Amino acid sequence: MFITFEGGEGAGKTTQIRRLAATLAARGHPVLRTREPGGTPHAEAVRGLLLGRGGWDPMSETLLLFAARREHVTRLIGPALAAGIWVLSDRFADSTMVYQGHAQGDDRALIATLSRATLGPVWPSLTLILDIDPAIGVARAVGRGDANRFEAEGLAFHRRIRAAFLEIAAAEPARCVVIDASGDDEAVAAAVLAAVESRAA
Ligand code: Z5A
Repeated sequence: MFITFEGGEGAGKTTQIRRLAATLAARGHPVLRTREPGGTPHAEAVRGLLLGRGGWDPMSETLLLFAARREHVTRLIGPALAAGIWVLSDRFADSTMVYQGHAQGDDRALIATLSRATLGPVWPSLTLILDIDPAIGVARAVGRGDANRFEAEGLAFHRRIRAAFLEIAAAEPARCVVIDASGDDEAVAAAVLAAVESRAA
């Protein structure tokens, strides 16, 4: 399976992806854990450019994200899936639709077109949207002390992010499951595992 974790800042994506990877590995599944932007050396270099500084022309930013994603899909995700490895990605194309499309106001039709043109058949079979009140999520993320430029945005921005992820989930119920991420690690992990088991069955 190709499973993506999406959601706003501090929702617990990284924590939960690590837990799910450990659970799947313990059950004997070969698992690859990766992230976006990033996942390959070239894509990680693009990540450094994008998260390090703002001021990008919006379309340039979207094109860079898709260049990184194309690298990620062709060099890492696609070959792993072909080899029977479960791929868990911390963010994927929904993040571009949400952050660049909904929140920054970039052309959503263009983003959808770029997804189709650059990703080919590689598309998540399951997307877990970790949903949390942005005030709590941002406080968690900032509490780590390494806030990036998106985390530094105001609460109104993060509310738009949350609403946009929920809109995608409502539009694509066959692919997306919304997980209440406000509980403790154990509770969220149990909900994640239940969603995976129900879709993998
Ligand atoms: N971006 C974009 O604009 N367009 C795109 O196409 C893509 C990305 C792919 C990536 O940043 C940024 O890039 C992202 C969108 C943009 N914006 N931001 N910010 P990132 O990878 O550095 O950050 P992130 O993806 O938003 O994740 P995060 O802030 O690191 O949070 P998280 O992974 O969801 O949470 P976490 O690291 O697991 O946990 C955060 C803290 O909360 C940590 O101290 C945990 O110990 C704690 N935590 C976790 N779970 C819990 C629970 N259940 N209770 C209490 N505390 C918890």
